[in-house]
Amino acid sequence: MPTNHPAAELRIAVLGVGQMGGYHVDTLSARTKGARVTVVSDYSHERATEVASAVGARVVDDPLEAVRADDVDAVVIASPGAFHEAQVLACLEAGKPVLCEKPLTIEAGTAYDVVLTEAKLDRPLVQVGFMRRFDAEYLALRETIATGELGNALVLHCAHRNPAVPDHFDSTMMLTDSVVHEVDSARFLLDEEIVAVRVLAGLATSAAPSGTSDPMIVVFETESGRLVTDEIFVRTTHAYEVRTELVAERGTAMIGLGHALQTSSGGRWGGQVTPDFVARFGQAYADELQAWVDGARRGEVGGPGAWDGYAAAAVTEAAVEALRTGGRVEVDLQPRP
Ligand code: ISE
Repeated sequence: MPTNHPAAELRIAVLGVGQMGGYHVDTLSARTKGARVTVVSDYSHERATEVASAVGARVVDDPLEAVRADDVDAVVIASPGAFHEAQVLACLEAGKPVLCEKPLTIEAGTAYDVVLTEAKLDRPLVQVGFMRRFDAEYLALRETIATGELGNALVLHCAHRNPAVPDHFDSTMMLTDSVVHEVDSARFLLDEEIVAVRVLAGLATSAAPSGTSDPMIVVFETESGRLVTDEIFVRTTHAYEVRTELVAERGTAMIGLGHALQTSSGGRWGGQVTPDFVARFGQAYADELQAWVDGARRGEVGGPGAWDGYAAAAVTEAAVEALRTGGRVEVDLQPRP
């Protein structure tokens, strides 16, 4: 069980060390206070060995054995989504705090099972990897909405653009693995649930495989009647752009323009758009991991929890149905324990 003594380091197992998991191992080892990676697990023993040896951790091939290990106090799950349910439930069984990369599980029903299982424990243990909640621009936009300085929020316009994804990344994955971020961002910014979804599939880019609708426009309705639009476009071929515009009664606000550095020369001006999600959200990932470690050492969850993971799964499940039917689909949200 993790100690609540601030002096002790949190010993962490990382399950799945592809791009995201490998990045988390590096962040936990090099930029996170009060934490140490002691165990690495991956379906590729060679990859696990490469990552573990760089940080002085050991390799445990079986992820569930890694969860139960005596030199593990807490777990980061960055394995493929299909493995999340078993691995999260193993963490709950072991009583160990877990940071699970989105999605919490790949179906709303199993995500709700996690919510109900955790509710039987004496404290929450699950945090879900919605890192935008730790991004300075999202926090500033949320504050702007909460203070009402621009009047009541009416609409959010989101754009979520990736430069490239593998061919298997089809329309459904665009909703469950990418749009899921806007689902949580909208819930976080507006502090309310999403109750219905529409999905519009228009002219696809020539870069998309046959049968994949890329880009798509998703429209969410919230409990209070606000509208959230989300342009999801994952084959832009050139940049990673994640933007949100707030339209309120007395003004608008925009985040994600990435004007970190602008140059001007030869009569031209310009800036650089971030190339990928690690570059755009690097500080948010670091702050997310630090908040998770600090929370785990206090016996608390330092960010979005199991309910947030379930609510996002329920909304994306409705979005997949809306894509299939072409109509408006209401979100079937179970009661919160
Ligand atoms: C990826 O899994 C992420 O989490 C990125 O933030 C998102 O932009 C990308 O579309 C997802 O596939």
